[in-house]
Amino acid sequence: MSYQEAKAKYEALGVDVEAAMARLKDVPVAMHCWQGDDVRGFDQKSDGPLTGGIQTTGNYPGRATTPEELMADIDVVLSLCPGTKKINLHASYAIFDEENGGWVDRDKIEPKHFKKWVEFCKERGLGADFNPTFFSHPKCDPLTLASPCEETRKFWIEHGKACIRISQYLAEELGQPCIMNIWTGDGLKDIPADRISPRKLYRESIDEILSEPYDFNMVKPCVESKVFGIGVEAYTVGSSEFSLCYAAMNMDKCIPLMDNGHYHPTEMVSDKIPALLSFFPEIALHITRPMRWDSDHVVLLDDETKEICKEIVRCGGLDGAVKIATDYFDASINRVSAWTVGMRNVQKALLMALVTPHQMLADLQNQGNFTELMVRQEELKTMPFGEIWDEYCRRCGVAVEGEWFETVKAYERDVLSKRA
Ligand code: RNT
Ligand code: ZN
Repeated sequence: MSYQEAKAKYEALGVDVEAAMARLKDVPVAMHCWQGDDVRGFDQKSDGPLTGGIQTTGNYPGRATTPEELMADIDVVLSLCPGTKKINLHASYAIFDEENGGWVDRDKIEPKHFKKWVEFCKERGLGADFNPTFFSHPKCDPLTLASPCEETRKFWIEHGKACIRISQYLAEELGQPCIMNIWTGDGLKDIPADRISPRKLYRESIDEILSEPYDFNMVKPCVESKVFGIGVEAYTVGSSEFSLCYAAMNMDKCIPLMDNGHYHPTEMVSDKIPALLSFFPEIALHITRPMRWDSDHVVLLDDETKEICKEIVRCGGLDGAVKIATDYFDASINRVSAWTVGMRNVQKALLMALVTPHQMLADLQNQGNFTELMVRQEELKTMPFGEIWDEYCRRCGVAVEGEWFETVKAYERDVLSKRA
């Protein structure tokens, strides 16, 4: 079947395929930088472990170990993924060199440590999002913003404020809003004696970070919740209720962020999107694939990814109400491939949602015609979507399905396999 034939099939359902493709092209999706180096970053001298309850598994060869390598890998991924991309950076990816005075600790980082990233983004017309890094650092005791130790808290609050300033800088330099996400792994391995004190401290610490001046039109601080992490199974300070309440009480200065790996396995973020959008004008997402836990497997074109994207589209989220970002890390397979598969799948699921005849289905629901609603929804699953997707890829100037992996294989042969 050709694109024209596939398009005609969608048009018969009242879907404007051209409009769908044109719409998706401009929607920014923030690509996390941390798939390329297993969330290590460049700011810690030692090869210390990943902490904060997150874990990469596998040691596939070719991990990026320098900014140059990471940027080169990102370039390959960008060249293989359609649509508008942003780069999502973590503070631990600060670049220190002689020109900018060398290494400083996280409480002292400045915009100048991200100048190279700004240049990278400018050359490619990309926006940037940002994250303070409250993990994998000797000052995690193991808590950060919720620590009972004032000195620890102070250090991490200063880090958070520094990150607000860096986010403001990224937004101004790149002329696009910067989503700045606050996530910590603060929690306890076993049954707490006191659950409320850490939460009160956490709340005060975030208040202090957000007291740093910023333009809320350009810098969007988020609070990301979590249910549990490895080593912090019993108690998470920034739980769902905590984070959602924080965001609701501070709607003038921050927004909630949902990571679909951060809930109980039968809870669905797809369903939470319209729930939150009933109250919040803006929300943020981390799209990942949890397998039994927050395992951060590569995003596939699975039911929940499709459902999340369907809700983003249905709820009008493409107009900026939903800040879309990816967040996964697999160290057991070629990382450039892992990155590309996940990014392309988010695009695919969004395009699929855009070529769904929403109004027709909504009408069936509202008429109470659930028999036909089921039949139509099932019919849609075998529509010739592959042809539409390939056409979208062609128009975005990237390889169609079945043709991009050769590039990754060549890159592995010529570049990745030669890394120490
Ligand atoms: C961890 C959170 C968080 C991190 C990144 C690296 O469970 O999902 O968003 O994955 O900040
Ligand atoms: Zn996340």
